[in-house]
Amino acid sequence: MNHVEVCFSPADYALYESGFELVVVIDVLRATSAICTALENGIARIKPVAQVEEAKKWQSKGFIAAAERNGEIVPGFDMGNSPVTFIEKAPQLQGETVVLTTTNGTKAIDIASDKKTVVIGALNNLDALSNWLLKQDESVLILGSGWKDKFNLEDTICAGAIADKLISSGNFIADEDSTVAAKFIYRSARDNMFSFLKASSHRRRLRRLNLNDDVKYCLTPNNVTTIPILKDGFLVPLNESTNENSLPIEQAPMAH
Ligand code: 3SL
Repeated sequence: MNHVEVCFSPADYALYESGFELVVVIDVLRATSAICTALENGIARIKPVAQVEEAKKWQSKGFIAAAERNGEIVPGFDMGNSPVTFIEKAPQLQGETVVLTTTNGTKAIDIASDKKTVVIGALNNLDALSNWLLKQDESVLILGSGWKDKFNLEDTICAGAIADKLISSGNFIADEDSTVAAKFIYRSARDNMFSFLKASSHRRRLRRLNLNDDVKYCLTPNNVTTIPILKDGFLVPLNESTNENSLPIEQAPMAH
């Protein structure tokens, strides 16, 4: 029987990762919501990088780069981590590669990147991703990005929703208390996620930064169907990940 387990934060990853080759990375507010949205809206690839310095190097080679720290755009970058901005800028970004670094989300992607399969989850692509996971004959580790290595509510709810669906299918089992807790938290929250998450510390942080539109967007389930997957260090839409015509890594971006 395949397992599904939930790891609450990158700090706990080493305790959970053994035996899993399929990892789902979640950062509902806002990195993974932004990544799903960018690829859904025609951006060809996202290059996730953990450090701002690395993003600067790509930027100096002419790539479009987006960088966020503590919820704000890092000075000197074209964009931050806002899914709403990715939608607004989509007409200019069609077919482009965007380099992205964020406080927690890209760090979580980075630590999982040696696994055979890394896919990106959010409330935005919840059903599409869960249905795809149900078709894989493989154990699944769901990694919440948390906030600076701490537990967070929104990633746990999303992880719990996925785990609940997989366990309910009868084809997955869970051993860890973190998975049971995520499932119960999701079940308490599911009928009114938006008001449940009023208590989330990061939601309050983003409200202070006037990012309410982003918060509303990120907490809307199933408004995209794209499942981003990591291929050769780039996040691409799952259905195009085997496309032989995909851009070579070295290809210079268009000037911007
Ligand atoms: O931590 C992250 O990766 C970000 O998503 C945080 S924020 O929502 O942009 O503040």
